[in-house]
Amino acid sequence: TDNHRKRLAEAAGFIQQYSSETGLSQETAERRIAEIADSLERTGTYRQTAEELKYGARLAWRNNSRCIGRLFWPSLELFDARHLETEDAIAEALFRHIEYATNKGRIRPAITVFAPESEERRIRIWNHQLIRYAGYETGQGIVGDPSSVAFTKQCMRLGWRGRGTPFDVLPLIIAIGDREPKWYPVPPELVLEVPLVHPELERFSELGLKWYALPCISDMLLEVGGVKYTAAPFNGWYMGTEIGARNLSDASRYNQLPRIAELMGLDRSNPAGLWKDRALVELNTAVLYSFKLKGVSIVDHHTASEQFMRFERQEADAGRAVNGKWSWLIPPMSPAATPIWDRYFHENKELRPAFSYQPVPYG
Ligand code: HEM
Ligand code: NRG
Repeated sequence: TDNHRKRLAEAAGFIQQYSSETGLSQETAERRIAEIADSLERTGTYRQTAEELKYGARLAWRNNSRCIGRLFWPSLELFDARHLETEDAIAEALFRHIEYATNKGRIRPAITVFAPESEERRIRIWNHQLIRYAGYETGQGIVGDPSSVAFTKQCMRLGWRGRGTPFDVLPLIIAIGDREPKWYPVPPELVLEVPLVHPELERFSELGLKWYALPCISDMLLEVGGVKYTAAPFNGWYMGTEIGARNLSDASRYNQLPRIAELMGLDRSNPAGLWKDRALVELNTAVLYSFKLKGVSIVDHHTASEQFMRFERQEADAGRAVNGKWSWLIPPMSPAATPIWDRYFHENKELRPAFSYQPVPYG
């Protein structure tokens, strides 16, 4: 069938790339492709080796047009969890991922890959990230992270109750097939957090702000060689602006710029006094300073931009074009002060292996 031919073409394309980039012979590649063709013929599917899967995940990272952190793509660690069949076992694997990746603050990039989508079942992690703060709608407005409101409602529907603080860590929700999803609180000792302090503004700590150490996206689809992994959470470390210039500062998120300006004694009635910009700089200074103080890996946007430029040169030397989306690669603070500003990128949405979005599994 057509579908069949397409699957074989995708598998073969991946094996060819894997083989040539890792130095395997054309003969080995062809033998492997014949083996896969046979498996597809007999079972409609095929099983990748752990080495193929690891390289495939690294390629999906290298190919992602929006990620500024791609210099480190060859260092991605794989946890092969394709054999796990129960919600409990999956939750355990997620806890192990958090512990390994957090590494007491010396963050290690990693991905845990669960069984791929099949006719019999599909595994989904409902969380957007393994660690994230709840958001509650209350009479006095939203408490916590507004971007978590819909997911928090699902957690509560399933029976979870948070303490109601602005920084309640959400439970994991795991769904297999059409079974009722199961929820699991993340053991607090696994969740490393950083209270925000400022190197000069002594009263900054009175704001009671903090953020978690581990950004681990858990709702994207990983596609390698035509195989779709619907549950494949991955992490690196934070770039400071993600927290300081978006999560804590966006008016539609934690909206902290007015409080910081207040603390700094700035006049908020005059936009031309640049109180928002001045508050942003101090908030971002506090984020980078506090992570460093606690020994938690983080990168500032200037260093990350330099690293990205190295990645670009490295790819050019290897004879490859960089897949890029400018509006995502420029940092949300002082973008024109980074070398990425002047670059032009091509985006190829067909490039595989890839991470991509998939439908939200709850209504
Ligand atoms: C996006 C930095 C590691 C895959 C991003 C973004 C930043 C970033 C700043 C934009 C996020 C946003 O604006 O919301 C970093 C840094 C890393 C890192 C500093 C440190 C090592 C990784 C790893 C992977 C990855 C290990 C996967 C294996 C992605 C993907 C996106 C992304 C798929 C796009 C997310 C989306 O479309 O919503 N990264 N990243 N990154 N990164 Fe990375
Ligand atoms: N902006 C989001 C996280 C997106 C991915 N960022 C990373 N990924 N650094 C936030 O929570 O602020 N990573 O895998 O390291």
